[in-house]
Amino acid sequence: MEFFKEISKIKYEGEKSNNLLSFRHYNPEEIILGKPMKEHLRFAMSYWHTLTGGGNDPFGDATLIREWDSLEPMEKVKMRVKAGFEFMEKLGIEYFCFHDKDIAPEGNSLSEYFKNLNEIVDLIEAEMKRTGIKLLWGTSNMFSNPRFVHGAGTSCNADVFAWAGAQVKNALDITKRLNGEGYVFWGGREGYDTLLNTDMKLELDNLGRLLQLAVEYAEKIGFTGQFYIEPKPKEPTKNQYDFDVATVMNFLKTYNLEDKFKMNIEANHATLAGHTFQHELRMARINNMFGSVDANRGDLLLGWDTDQFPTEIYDATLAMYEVLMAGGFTTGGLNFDAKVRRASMDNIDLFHAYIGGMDTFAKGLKVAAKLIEDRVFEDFIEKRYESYRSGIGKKIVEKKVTLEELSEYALGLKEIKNSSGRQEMLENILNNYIY
Ligand code: XUL
Ligand code: CO
Repeated sequence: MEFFKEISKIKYEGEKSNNLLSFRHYNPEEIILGKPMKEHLRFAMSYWHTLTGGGNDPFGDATLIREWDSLEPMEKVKMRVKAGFEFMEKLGIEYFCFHDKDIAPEGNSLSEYFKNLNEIVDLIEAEMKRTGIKLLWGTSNMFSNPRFVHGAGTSCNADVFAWAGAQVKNALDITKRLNGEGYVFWGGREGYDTLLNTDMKLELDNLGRLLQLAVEYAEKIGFTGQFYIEPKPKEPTKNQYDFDVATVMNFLKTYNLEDKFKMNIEANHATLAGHTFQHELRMARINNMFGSVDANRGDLLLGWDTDQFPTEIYDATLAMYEVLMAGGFTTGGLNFDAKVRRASMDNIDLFHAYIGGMDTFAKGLKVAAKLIEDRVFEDFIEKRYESYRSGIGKKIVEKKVTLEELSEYALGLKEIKNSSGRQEMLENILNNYIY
């Protein structure tokens, strides 16, 4: 059975094409810096936004009604699997990501949930075999069900912590079974709304304990995929404990987990934290914590996580610049944690959305590769800091000075001469490379 009958395989047709159902930049086999574009980008479909989400918002019900929505729960989720793999095949997307809850109904008990999950995982496994599509990462949804009202690992209720442990165990089993290359913790409701009722220390310690347990269990079952934490500063709680990359690094160090995790960085989460997407990627890169990316964008005028498809070349270019400078993706990839607007209710809108996102990042990759090849920023930056490669600067870097020596040196200076940071010139150069 074919779901997206009106759409055939999306092909690369180049920049001159007028066909809106083609790629203008994403040419999967084109070699960029010695490797095919598709290996640089490792695009993934987010199961939840693409197949499960209905466009509900606080003011209205689902508007994105799909063919499977009228079916009984288990039939519905099976049809979603088929549709999802057809969708990925048509777009040439080779990876997907999912939460346990995206793929199967929870039923009336935990054991029924696990049974449902197993049945669907059988089907997913068969589709993976048929198509060669792989699992980028799995995760567990520990935020939607009302039992997680106070959090999962950070809940004040130990029974909820235990339930979360059971879900993580099962999701790790599934991820291993499907050869997932990674496992993500996004701390859904791991945060607080008011400190008036919150034991912050216990909550953070417990969150650390849950992650330690996950790492121990992964070792026990031989799951060798990469663990990630996905920082986010707010929403749904006022303060999410995984605020941003810097906060998460500190958290990981406190609980001796820094060698076990990398970051899954989401564009819209970065901006909610008051950072640019590039800042978060840079912070992860320079600390050897870069892992994977959730590609999307927010809306400057809206202060919440709108999860829109990324269409801004500027941001995508600077993001791909960081990815390339980090040495590229290894286990990670570019997951479109993005959804069509609730008024974009046709199946074809899903294709336009992904084509736009994939083309934006493909173009960003090409520009970033050229910038790096030409050492546009590297040469400028190297020159800008040259005072640290000789004389007093070299001594500072090599930790060979005392404050007394610095004082003696400074007292001997006649004047301090600074040179321009040339921001406007560099911004112009960046534009010249993009356009
Ligand atoms: C929520 C979010 C999640 C994670 C996975 O803002 O980004 O979808 O990516 O749980
Ligand atoms: Co995300």
